[in-house]
Amino acid sequence: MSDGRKLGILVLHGPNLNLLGTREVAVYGHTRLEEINRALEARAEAHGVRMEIVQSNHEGELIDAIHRARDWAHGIIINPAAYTHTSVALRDALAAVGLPAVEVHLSNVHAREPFRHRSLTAPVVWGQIVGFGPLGYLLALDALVDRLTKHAT
Ligand code: CA2
Repeated sequence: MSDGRKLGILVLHGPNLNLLGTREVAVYGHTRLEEINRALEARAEAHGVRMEIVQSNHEGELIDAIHRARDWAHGIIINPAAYTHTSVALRDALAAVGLPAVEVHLSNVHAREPFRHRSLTAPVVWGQIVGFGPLGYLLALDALVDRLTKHAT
């Protein structure tokens, strides 16, 4: 894992999040994914963290990115989007690599339809941040950096 100096954090955005800011703005807001990514990159740089960001609409690509993270990352920030509620495969991948992960949801999934209340990934992540919009990603990054700088990696 890693080059032994810089902390590495993988950010994963699941299906349809590439549409952020262009559709369903009443639910997900006006911020585009690119803006979220730029804010994350700026915060990562301030922390001295290496960050890689992947958005995919394909379950297998998200799983491949999680597997690759074993070789360089110390933690994962993931918004699995709809796969949160359906994907045993994504859950198994997160459990298999065993890296501390934070699950982020822009909306408060618990205030929405019942099918969004269940997360298959929640039991295998370190924690969840829901309902804070784009800020949730930055909170997740700060939490991971705090944990990873306090614990031996
Ligand atoms: O609140 C979240 O972040 C979600 O992960 C977003 C997912 C949804 O399936 C989860 O239940 C909660 C949906 C992401 C789709 O994003 C869109 C953005 C703009 C237009 C259409 C979809």
